[in-house]
Amino acid sequence: MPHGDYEKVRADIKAILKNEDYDDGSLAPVFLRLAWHASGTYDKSSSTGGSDGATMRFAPESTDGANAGLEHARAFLEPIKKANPWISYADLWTLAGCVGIEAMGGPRIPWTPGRSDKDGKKLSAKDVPPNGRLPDAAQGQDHVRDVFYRMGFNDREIVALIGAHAVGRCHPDRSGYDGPWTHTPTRFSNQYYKLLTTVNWVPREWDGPLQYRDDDDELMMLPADMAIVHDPKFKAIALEYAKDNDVFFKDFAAAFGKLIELGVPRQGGAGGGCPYAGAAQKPR
Ligand code: ZEM
Repeated sequence: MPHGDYEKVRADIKAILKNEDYDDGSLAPVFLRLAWHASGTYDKSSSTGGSDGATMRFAPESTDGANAGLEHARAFLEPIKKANPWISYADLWTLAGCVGIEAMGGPRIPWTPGRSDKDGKKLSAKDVPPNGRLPDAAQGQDHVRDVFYRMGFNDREIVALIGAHAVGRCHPDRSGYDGPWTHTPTRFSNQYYKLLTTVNWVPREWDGPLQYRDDDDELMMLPADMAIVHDPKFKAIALEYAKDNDVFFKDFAAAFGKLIELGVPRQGGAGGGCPYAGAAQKPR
């Protein structure tokens, strides 16, 4: 497997994150979403989907409505792929998510290289996950559990992962939803849980799909976000994260590290057999 300087790729990603012309001034949220959507197609029972292969370059995954807008994230990373052609897209996309989280003040995510890219000319239908595996924002806790249990996550991991909605925003031309979840959409923190569990969220009156607004109509929650406070078990975990940012960071780092490993073949188990893992895991 070709191997190069991952610290240089980290630095190259970091160097393009700040972008005054884009959204709230940072590409980090959309890179985080790219890493999540590349990975979140995983199906434990059939061992299909996941970040390995970088199959979002190809139909049908590239045309899944859930991935609308991620073509921008992929295009922003293209010059980095050109400058470091030895890295796979699958490694680059997952690493960009991790670098983005860290640059926004989030925890260091355990990331191990070694993903390979599928060859677009030799694809069979079973190489690319079918559309519809990513969560539907319009649905509630049963759907959220179905989707994340299919990937192999438990309730605690689900609540930790969705805390990524501390950053970024919804775009009417991508998902149909509108607005950010927090007033600090480029700071990674437990702010999402604080707002989710304290604000009086009410349905927004507008032409778009059902979403919830705060008193000032500046912030939003999706129906799937509201599921976290409607479900008593989820809510208890959200309250814990709202109170303790350190616990959230620790759980998020573990859950996100697991997410980006789903479906990645490893000698000797997840992350265990990679000869380069040490080099990539320098402590901060
Ligand atoms: Zn999201 N997410 N997500 N998410 N997400 C959006 C944006 C972002 C759901 C969802 O429907 C949506 C996780 C879980 C779930 C991010 C990270 C993670 C948007 C808006 C929607 C509709 C897209 C747009 O319009 O651009 C649902 C239903 C989820 C679970 C139930 C998990 C898990 C994530 C990472 C760990 C991020 C960072 C964004 C912001 C993207 C951006 O471009 O700003």
